[in-house]
Amino acid sequence: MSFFINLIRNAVGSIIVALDLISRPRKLKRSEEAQKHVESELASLSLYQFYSCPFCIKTRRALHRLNLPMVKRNVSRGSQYRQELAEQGGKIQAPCLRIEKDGKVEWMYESSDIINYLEQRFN
Ligand SMILES: N[C@@H](CCC(=O)N[C@@H](CS)C(=O)NCC(=O)O)C(=O)O
Repeated sequence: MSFFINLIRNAVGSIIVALDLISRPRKLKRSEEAQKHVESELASLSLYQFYSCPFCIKTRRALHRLNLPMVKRNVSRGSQYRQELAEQGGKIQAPCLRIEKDGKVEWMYESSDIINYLEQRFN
């Protein structure tokens, strides 16, 4: 039974990935200098995610729109980042934004909170 649920979930996920690829929003354009500054700030951020999870796709679309080439960590079963997310973030739920600031690490769950945070910081 769970085999069929996974099959359907993966099929739906792949369709959403394809729809996302053909309907990408326009990228925010910054001056070269401003983009360099943004990219230097991205060094302290990473997105823990599943490739075909709708909430992760929604978050990746926002990254694309805001022109934020952020490091992404796959948290599928067997991935080294899955355990890191569970142990340090507190639970396996994606997307999750890892934010490093002043030597401290914050783990932000919930796609809407992540998008709001990125929009406020980088728009
Ligand atoms: N309300 C959350 C929902 C996130 C969510 O349900 N993510 C699922 C994947 S689509 C998840 O991480 N499930 C845990 C698992 O698959 O182990 C959000 O908007 O980020």
